[in-house]
Amino acid sequence: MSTVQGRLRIAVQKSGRLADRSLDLIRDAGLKWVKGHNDLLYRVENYPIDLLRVRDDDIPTFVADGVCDLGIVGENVLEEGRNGGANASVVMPLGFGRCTLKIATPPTLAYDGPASLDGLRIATSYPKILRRFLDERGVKAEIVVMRGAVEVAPRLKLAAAICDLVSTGATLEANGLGAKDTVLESQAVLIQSPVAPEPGLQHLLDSIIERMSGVVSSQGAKYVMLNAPRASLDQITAILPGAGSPTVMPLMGRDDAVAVHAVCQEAVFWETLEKLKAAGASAILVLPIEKMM
Ligand code: PRT
Ligand code: ZN
Repeated sequence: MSTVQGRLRIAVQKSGRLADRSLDLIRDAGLKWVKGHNDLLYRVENYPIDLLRVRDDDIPTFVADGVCDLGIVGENVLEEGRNGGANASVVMPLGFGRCTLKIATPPTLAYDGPASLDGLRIATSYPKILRRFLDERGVKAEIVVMRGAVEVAPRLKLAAAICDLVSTGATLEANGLGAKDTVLESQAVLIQSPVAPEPGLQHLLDSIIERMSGVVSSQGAKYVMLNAPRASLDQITAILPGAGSPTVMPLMGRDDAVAVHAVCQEAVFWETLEKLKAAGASAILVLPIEKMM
């Protein structure tokens, strides 16, 4: 049972790359709070829920131990924090905070796959993930743990290569390093505690998860409405990106044309509209979707 009587807790990063997007998601799921004196805890006003604002590294443990019922954290941090005990489970990927944990090397190191790292020193903040990657490939290398500025390790001769997170690649480039093998693809995920909440809070927990799922799946989704000649209906629905089965309706006084309404799960670009028009579609409207369930 959760440690907090009568309230759920959600752990979010206090400040950093995931902080704003995590709060946006929670707000979009319908939770409201005012920032009070307590910087560590935001009290949600319209539900018995508290937001615990902590360092991202602490989130997997808090959720695994049942101190928090849910948490939002990068897969990289979750994987690195795994231990033999009960772990938090991933509810769903959230589509932000994307990055890749990569091996990167200076041009002086001849790299031809992970075997090239045999007998070398590699600097990283992710020793467990890296060790597993190396073990799976039978590579024997020494791991130097650095908490930050991993990219300077080769220049300082602390290590021959590094294993670090990359998003744009600008940091590697600025330090004269080249990205090589991918160790882990990561994004922010919603995680859930193996410890059940008080029975009276289970329904609220399920509902918050379902709302967050609705927010995530509506991100980038669009509602498209258009008129189409019956003769090109198949061609037009095939152009609509990720539309599933669109709704097709008659148009008053027109036997040769129909109205098509579709939820498109993928981005709808100008190019798509141009293709639809070329296929005979008219009166094309693309609308944002706020909520989806
Ligand atoms: O204080 P706290 O411990 O909570 O935060 P933190 O400093 O540990 O983490 P923070 O806020 O930097 O990142 C939080 C999470 O964002 C990470 O755990 C990842 O899941 C995710 N994320 C996404 C990234 C990046 N992109 C990223 N680019 N985390 C770090 N970086 C760093 C990387 O380590 C390197 O130094 O950015 C640099 C590379 O960026 P590019 O764009 O130059 O390639
Ligand atoms: Zn951290």
